Amino acid sequence: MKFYDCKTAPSPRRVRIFLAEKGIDIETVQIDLGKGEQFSDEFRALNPDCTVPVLQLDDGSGISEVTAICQYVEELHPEPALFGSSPEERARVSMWNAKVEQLGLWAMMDAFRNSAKGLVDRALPGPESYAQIPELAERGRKRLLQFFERLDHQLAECTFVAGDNYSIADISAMVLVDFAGWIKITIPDDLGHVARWYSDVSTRASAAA
Ligand SMILES: N[C@@H](CCC(=O)N[C@@H](CS)C(=O)NCC(=O)O)C(=O)O
Repeated sequence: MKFYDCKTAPSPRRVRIFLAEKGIDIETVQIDLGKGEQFSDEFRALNPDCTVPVLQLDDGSGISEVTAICQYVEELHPEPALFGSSPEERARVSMWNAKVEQLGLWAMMDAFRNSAKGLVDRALPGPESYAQIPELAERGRKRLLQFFERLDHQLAECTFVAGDNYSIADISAMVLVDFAGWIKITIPDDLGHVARWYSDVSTRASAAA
């Protein structure tokens, strides 16, 4: 297997942290997004959507999408379980990971990609060009702050995002908080539960990945 990474990008970092939690080392290829290496013919053959991360299997085919890659790795290396250990826990982890993606990471992506000076006409990742829409950047910032509040309510009840155990949902949410720093959004002072949780998860050794 080969892991196609970009060491500065948030999406592949979610996989790097996941692999670090599992203690797995995979041969890694860096794709320089700034130089447009995601659009090369070779990379397109692996992932026509031109995004990282991608896991290349031994038959040469590619698996893209963070959660799909992590689910595959979990099947091969079940311990420590990062997608839950019982039917109920697995459902809660999937539910929260989806919420972090859809309510948090997509909002953050809108906020960042529709405002970054270096991403004019790159408002969405992928092979097509899309112009920036400033209103989407504004809406993204608002939605992100709303999601942090939602997370604070959840973390008032639970140690980790999806319950009592650390999971992929924590990885996704921690990467979201760090990504939010790119547009100078930090955890609001009144969200003490998010701050407590972030201090726990960001000091795990895997967070350096
Ligand atoms: N839904 C995808 C998102 C992947 C994604 O957006 N990756 C970004 C880096 S964080 C990318 O490859 N961007 C390429 C570009 O901007 O051209 C996943 O879960 O893997």
